[in-house]
Amino acid sequence: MSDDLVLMESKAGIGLITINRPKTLNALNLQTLAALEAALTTLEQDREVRVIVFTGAGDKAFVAGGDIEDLNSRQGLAHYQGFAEVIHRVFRRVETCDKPTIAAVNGYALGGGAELLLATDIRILADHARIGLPEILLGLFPGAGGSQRLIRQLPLCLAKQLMFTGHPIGAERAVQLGLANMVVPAAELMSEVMALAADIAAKSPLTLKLMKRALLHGGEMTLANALAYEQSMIGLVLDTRDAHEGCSAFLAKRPATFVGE
Ligand code: CO8
Repeated sequence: MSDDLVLMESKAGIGLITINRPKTLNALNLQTLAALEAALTTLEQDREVRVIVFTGAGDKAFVAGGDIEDLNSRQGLAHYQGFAEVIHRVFRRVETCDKPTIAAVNGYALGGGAELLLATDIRILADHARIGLPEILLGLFPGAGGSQRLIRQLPLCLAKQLMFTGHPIGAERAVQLGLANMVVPAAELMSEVMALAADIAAKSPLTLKLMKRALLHGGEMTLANALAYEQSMIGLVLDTRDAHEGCSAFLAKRPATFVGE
């Protein structure tokens, strides 16, 4: 296994980012966050890549959180802020990425790992995955965007229970609550994720980009403003080559080929 903190590859329109610190269950220290951000930038800029998948090395953990040793070594507010600033920036970049993102959760997604998951579009869980926000057990609270994203993705009382107790939940329960899309047998995780990614990668990347922006920004607006915003975005989409290709292909009873223009 490579010593790189983050592994990156791309094939057939799908970019794969693997957080690679299996000895610490893929915990995120500052260097790993920097490598994660660099990999994300590369895949965002690669026009061939249409979907980005995140996973963790090994079969035990997606990401077991922020690196507790790194956090504990920091003295003073400025040092904590240094870490907080970077992890917030990286997770926000994941959340605002113009390309669809999928978390392939191959085990523990705890603390910062759950917070990374909360920033992705779609989450597929191996059956042994466990999701939790155990920060309270360390005398912390979820501070990498997790407290704010969780209360926007779960009913408030459920989000509070997870954060107040720090107890993780299993994969089936996470899907039942709506925190993830589906559970698959661990051995099939990557093939299921890649099949889903390939399905999305065949769609128009430009339409997906504009749809993602409509969902991201519209979700933070009043309904009246969000509807007006959606209307302008669909106006843009209707003018694209891909929209004409999709409609023409339907009428000609042939498969559409989308190019992102
Ligand atoms: N950080 C550093 N090292 C870790 C972490 C972590 N988050 N998680 C596991 N490790 C290390 C262990 O110390 C151990 O190292 P070693 O082999 O040298 O002893 C190795 O990984 C394997 O772990 P375990 O032996 O503990 O494996 P188990 O199977 O017994 O347990 C668990 C697995 C349940 C996942 C357990 O390791 C655990 O509870 N880990 C910690 C989970 C946790 O608390 N995560 C939250 C961390 S805090 C956080 O995420 C905040 C981030 C944002 C902060 C922003 C503010 C600035």
